[in-house]
Amino acid sequence: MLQYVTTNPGKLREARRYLGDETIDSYDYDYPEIQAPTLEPIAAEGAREAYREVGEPVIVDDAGLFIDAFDGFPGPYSSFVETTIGVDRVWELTQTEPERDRDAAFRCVLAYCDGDDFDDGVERDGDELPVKCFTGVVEGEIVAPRGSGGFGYDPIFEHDGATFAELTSDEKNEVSHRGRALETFAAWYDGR
Ligand code: ITT
Ligand code: NA
Repeated sequence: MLQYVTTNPGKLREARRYLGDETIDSYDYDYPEIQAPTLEPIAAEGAREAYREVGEPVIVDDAGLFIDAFDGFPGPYSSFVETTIGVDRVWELTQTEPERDRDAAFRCVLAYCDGDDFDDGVERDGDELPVKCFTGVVEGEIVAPRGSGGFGYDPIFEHDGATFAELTSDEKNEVSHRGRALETFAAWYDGR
């Protein structure tokens, strides 16, 4: 069994759209997170920590909102910024920026570790547990808050005319950064 190591139960529901009930379960463990300016090392180190704890194949993911006008901020600090200044003030801050700089993207890096190395020709540091990463991105724009669904920055992120908070969870998963990362991962995992 593959374990989705997360404190967020919504992630398992989403993962089951791509991997069957017999394939994936969730494991509630708040693995220690390193700080880094990009998501990939955070997810990769998280997968190693999670594998050490669980002892079975694991995936973890790390995600964030990258706003062009702020050179990608809050990015890997999205959770901290949400709980400190809050989503509405992030939108207010973008109001001081020129129109063309409302562009933003949600990014998600999903990291897999099963304790073994991968037969993919990639050179890895011999001392580290091997990890494989899968990225998903969705582009959009920062707008005034609309909608009551989703979580986090969903009310201020507009994609294709609707904010993510205006979509059902199925509609969001269809296009979301996490959905895309899960789809890419599932294709690789099923094809091993
Ligand atoms: P874990 O226990 O799995 O780490 P998490 O919810 O804390 O769950 P994430 O890495 O998924 O961690 O997300 C980090 C932050 O990025 C999250 O707190 C939100 O502020 C923001 N975020 C990520 N995905 C989002 C989404 O789909 N919609 C809105 N905000 C999102
Ligand atoms: Na995370």
